[in-house]
Amino acid sequence: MVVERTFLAIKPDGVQRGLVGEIVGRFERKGFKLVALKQLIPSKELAEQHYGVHKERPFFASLVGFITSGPVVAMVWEGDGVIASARRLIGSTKPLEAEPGTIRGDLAINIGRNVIHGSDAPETAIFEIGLWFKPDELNDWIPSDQSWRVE
Ligand code: D4T
Repeated sequence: MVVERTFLAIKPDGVQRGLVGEIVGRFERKGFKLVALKQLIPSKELAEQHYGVHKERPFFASLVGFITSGPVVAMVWEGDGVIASARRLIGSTKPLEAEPGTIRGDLAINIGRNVIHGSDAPETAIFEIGLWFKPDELNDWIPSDQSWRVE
């Protein structure tokens, strides 16, 4: 069985504001499985590939400039429905429109500083996981409480 995976990245504002533990904890508490995590300052090349779909948009340069400005915590999370569920936990792109209870709804006010990225579709998740991680950085492991997590 192929289990769904998604790519999440805590952006430099989230790292600088000390929100890494808060954000990782939300996905842990939800019940998803962390299969990869690393901190890096992304290169311009990586950032431009990650945001390739936005390259004609007026905010592209500031998007790339910001994501490369400091440490990012890049993660892969696994679980049934994790792609859509993570997007719901993250909340609307515009933090002022994000529902309270979501990460952006609770922790952000500015679209250019919206704390976290999450893949928006299965193809995007595959592309982004491959872009940010080498295959041997993804850990296959079985949580010790697996027997009561499923079914
Ligand atoms: P990311 O990709 O960061 O998870 O954000 P979303 O998936 O929620 O939203 P997006 O791809 O539409 O936007 C990517 C990124 O660009 C910033 N942005 C977006 C911005 O600065 N100004 C804008 O007008 C838009 C639409 C915020 C997120």
